[in-house]
Amino acid sequence: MISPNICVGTDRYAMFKAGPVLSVSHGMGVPSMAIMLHELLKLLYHARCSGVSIIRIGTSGGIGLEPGTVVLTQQAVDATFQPQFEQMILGKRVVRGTDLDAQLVRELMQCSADLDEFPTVVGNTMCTLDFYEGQSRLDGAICCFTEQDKQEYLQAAHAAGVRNIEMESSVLAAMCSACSLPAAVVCVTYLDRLQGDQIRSPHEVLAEYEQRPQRLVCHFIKKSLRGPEAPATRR
Ligand code: R2B
Ligand code: URA
Repeated sequence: MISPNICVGTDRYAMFKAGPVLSVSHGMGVPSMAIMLHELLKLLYHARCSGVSIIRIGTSGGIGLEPGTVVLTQQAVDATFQPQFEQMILGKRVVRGTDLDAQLVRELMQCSADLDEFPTVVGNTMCTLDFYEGQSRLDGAICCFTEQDKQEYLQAAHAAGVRNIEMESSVLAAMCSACSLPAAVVCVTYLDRLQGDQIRSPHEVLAEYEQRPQRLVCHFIKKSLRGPEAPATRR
């Protein structure tokens, strides 16, 4: 049976519940993710949920990785490669840490090894406010830097441990960390940004890439719900 969208009365996001798992769309970019998380965290609080983990699955641009590689985020970093998220609150600059849960990363890495279907790495994820200039693309409507500037910046990001770039990880890490909720970010890479700006793989290839974080996290959820393996019985 297809489960219904339980947020069907709003165009903010879609939400599906399957047993103890909520699957929620978060839209594109930090503001969209922040609004959804505020509302989701309040919902979880009022529903008295416990033992909650939050996992973002999505897509990204890789740095120095084979397209289709899945990146498990160690630290969500800003455009200066710092593990922090900055927000203006009451006209003042508030900076929050962006630590993600190391145990979740280890368990997800083990799940990728169990599946043995696609390459998976652990690395830092740079979160930007924009897909074009913010991600050092030259192919947006405006651009104020050269290909050489871009290569130097992306190489510096790689040297700082950044393996992919997307647009939501830092606010998710900051908000979950502020609420003491374990969180993870699992994103597949569509392209290697050292090789270009445009996503050129055919639609079917990208559709299969998109499934990778889903397959990995589904395996993790099933494994977690089964609980620790029963010890082998002695003969
Ligand atoms: C990855 O892909 C989207 C931009 O195309 C954005 O939501 C993200 O983080
Ligand atoms: N999503 C991003 O934010 N950047 C990319 O390069 C690809 C997907």
